[in-house]
Amino acid sequence: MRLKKAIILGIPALLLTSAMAIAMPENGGIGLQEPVTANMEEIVGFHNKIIMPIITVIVLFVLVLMIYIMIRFRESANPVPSKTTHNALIEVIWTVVPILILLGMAFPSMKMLYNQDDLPETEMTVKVTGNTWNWEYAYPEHADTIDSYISNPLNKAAAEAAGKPYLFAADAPLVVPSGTKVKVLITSNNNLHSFAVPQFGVKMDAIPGIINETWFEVYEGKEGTYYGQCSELCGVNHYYMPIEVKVVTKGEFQKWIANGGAFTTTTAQNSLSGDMLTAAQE
Ligand SMILES: [Cu+2]
Repeated sequence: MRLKKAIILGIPALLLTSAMAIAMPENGGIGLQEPVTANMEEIVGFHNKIIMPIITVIVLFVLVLMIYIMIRFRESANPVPSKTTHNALIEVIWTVVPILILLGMAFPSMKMLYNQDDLPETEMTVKVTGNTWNWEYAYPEHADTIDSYISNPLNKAAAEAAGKPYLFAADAPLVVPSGTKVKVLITSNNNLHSFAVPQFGVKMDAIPGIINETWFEVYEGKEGTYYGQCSELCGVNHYYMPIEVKVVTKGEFQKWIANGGAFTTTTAQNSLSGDMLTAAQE
């Protein structure tokens, strides 16, 4: 019965999802979201092929060891307890082996961090500014045609009407081309935020007075809508500053730029007005 219901509910949801090419977290999903950049692919590979096997082996090893100890050295089988307190060899082993494991994790991890941190020759720049509470996007190289614009979260009714996920969808997404190395300059107007798009492998703090930089290149053929959220606890509306990124082809992006961008929003709807709070609490 439950299965039937799941199938009936699941099939349209599946069709809807694939038709809209929306990639996002799913209810009950485990593992990381599908990577769409080389950096995120590395992160996912590191997690799945290195970290998870190590964790699994350690957990199973400790579990087996504990079960063995509980049975082999139980009180009833050992009425006279052993007085052993030291064993130099075992102590050296349980110090050296974890160090080796950590070193084995550190090397690939440092290589990945370097790849993320070392900006390649980027082809374009977007500037992301965190406000309380919304994101503001600007295209410094196209400032003559694209004004910086505010990206407000869609309230529940608007998100539902647009068939978009509430608390992920925004009225004016960040638009970037695929197959292009995009430099992201990240700063904040007031307090700490963090610009994060999991499928890009991007997460960078937005700090007032400091411009942080990161980069991403979405694979060609992976055009679509991707979502992230502010990932640094920034205040009362932290949950209400989603990140929506629309990845389009290079040609579509050129058209968007030539048209002066599809969005003209420059004012924030997302302030601490009673109106918004009521909408958010629904
Ligand atoms: Cu926040």
